[in-house]
Formats: sequence, C-alpha cells, structure tokens
Amino acid sequence: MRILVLHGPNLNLLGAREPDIYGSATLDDINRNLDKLAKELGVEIESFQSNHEGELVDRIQAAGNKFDAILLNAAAYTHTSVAIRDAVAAVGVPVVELHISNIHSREEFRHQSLIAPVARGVVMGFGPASYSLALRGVIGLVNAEKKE
Ligand code: CA2
Repeated sequence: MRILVLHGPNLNLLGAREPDIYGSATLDDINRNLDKLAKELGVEIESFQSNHEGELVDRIQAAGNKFDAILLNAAAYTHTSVAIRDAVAAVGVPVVELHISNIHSREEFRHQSLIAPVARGVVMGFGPASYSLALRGVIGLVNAEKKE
C-alpha cells in the first residue's frame, strides 16, 4: 500500500514559531516519525510540502495513478482553496484531511473547511499525533475497501 502525505503552506516553519499552537516538533520530525510508523505497519509513504496551491493540485491529480490514499494537511488553503477541493473530489482515492490544531476552537475564519465535505475522513486537534492517527485510520479504510 502506498500513501501520499501532503503538507501545505508554512508547515515548513513548524517547530520554529508558535509552539503553543503547533507543538515543538519540526516537519522533519513529523515525517521521520511517520516513516517509522509506516515501516512498522508495512506501508510505503511519500511526503511532500509546498507553499504553492498549484503544486498541491498537481500532486493530488498525479496521485490517482500511483497511491492508494492521501493524507492532506492543506494548512491555510483548507479555508480558501476551491482548486484543492475540486482536485480532492476528482482524485478517486480516499483523502483524509488532517490538522495539528482543532480548527473549530480557533479564529472564526478557520472554522470552515472547503475540503471536509469531499474528504473521506477528518482528524484534527491531536498535535503532531494527528498524522499518525490519520495514517492508522486510512490504512484501515483502504484495507476494508480491498475486502469489499
Ligand atoms: O492545525 C493545522 O494543522 C493547520 O492546518 C495549520 C495551518 C493553519 O492555517 C490551519 O488553519 C490549521 C498553519 C500552518 C502554519 O504553521 C506555522 C508553524 C509555525 C509558524 C508559523 C506557521
């Protein structure tokens, strides 16, 4: 099983600022932990971060042929991007939206996700552990669908 992990804008700054909201782990720490968990669970993952909306759209489109599922933290684009939402709706493999923080307990403008209505599942509010929870969840989903 192959899973694509997409990190959106500014997540490359994790660990450097705002540790009260996002914790002290860097994006490299998160990717390393996820790689370790993926090996333990017997799946392959590829991680990619971009600050550019179109690059994220390109990756989502291309994933349809190469990956069984996508974990997506679209960061601020969650609240603004019709282009990413449309790519998620079109891709044909399950997409799990995830967030480090609980977007509903923060500023009003973060309460709306354009992606959630077209995602298969949503994980948020567990700090960097949101990534490992989402990985475990999506593996269960893909395995269940293979049995159908
Ligand atoms: O909680 C999450 O995972 C978010 O997707 C993170 C985004 C935010 O816009 C979403 O509303 C919720 C922000 C990622 C930027 O992270 C930074 C980390 C350190 C310093 C500055 C930004």
